[in-house]
Amino acid sequence: GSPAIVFGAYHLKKDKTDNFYKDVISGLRSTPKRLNSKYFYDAKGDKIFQEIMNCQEYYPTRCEMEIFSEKTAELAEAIIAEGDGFDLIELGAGDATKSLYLLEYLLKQKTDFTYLPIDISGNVINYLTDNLPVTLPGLKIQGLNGEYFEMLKEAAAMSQRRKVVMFLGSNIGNMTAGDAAAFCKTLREHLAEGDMVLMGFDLKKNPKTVLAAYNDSEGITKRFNLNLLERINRELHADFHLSKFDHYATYDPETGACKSYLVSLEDQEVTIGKEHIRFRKDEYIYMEISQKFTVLQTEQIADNAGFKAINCFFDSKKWFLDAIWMA
Ligand code: AVI
Repeated sequence: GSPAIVFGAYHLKKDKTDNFYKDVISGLRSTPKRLNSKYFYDAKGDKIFQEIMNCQEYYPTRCEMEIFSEKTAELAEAIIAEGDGFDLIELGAGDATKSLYLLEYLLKQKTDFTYLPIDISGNVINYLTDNLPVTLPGLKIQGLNGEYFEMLKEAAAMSQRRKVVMFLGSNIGNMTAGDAAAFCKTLREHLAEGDMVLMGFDLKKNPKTVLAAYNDSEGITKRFNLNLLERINRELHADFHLSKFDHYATYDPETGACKSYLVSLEDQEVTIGKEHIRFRKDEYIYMEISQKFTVLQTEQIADNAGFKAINCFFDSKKWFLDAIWMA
């Protein structure tokens, strides 16, 4: 069913608005033009992403949900190490729907752990710290609102216990290969020997299945992409006409790269604050990559970053992988 959670509007601090402005201008001044999909997630973007996760064609959420609901015990056993207490950290926790299965199971087993969700959205953290202890009585939870690695440092300063870090949903696929490698290296540097990572990867599969997930028939993904232009209009005083852009998605089965673009339907000029950006007809903005992986590639990513890939959990179709890595 559809998660009933709607996150309230959140307000960017001044310095964050500056970064947003700089990133947007430099991206649109580049050739080819690009925008960073990390900016998709304002309050409205969060809601549209919820719609995507519930739509027919978007399979990754359902696949990973199946892993967490059907293989809860196996997952839990893989991350529990003889009797020691640990910190279960989740990067980009969102509404934690998948993790709930694991948290509930760990509580039932009387496992000694603290759940530390990390999210850039204060509303997400408030929601989780208000509601999870009600849903799961006895849960020890410490929410951390901020950037992933800054908050990881804070978590490490708070306790010396073993750490298990979850990064689900194939969020790593929204980074370029280089950024993903660097991200995993930095993650490894923030962990100690014996710590673990539980990482979600969307796997290569029939190209039509992948493409359909990013080109849904209801046009939800199109709205998701156009919402970033709307956000730029609102927050950076721009005048994008959304009807003058169309959404285009591609999937290359060789590289596993699924990419989203917005295509200008006419010659036009857009004003953003004091800047003027020209678009030629058919010129595109590269919006997002959603990389698909082979199991071997995920093992190579682990290896390069200094992790040992120790366990694989698949859904019944083998469309999605939750991998367990040991630092
Ligand atoms: C959050 N991320 C893993 C999603 C994905 O599948 O790349 C974002 C998304 N973009 C379009 N649809 C969903």
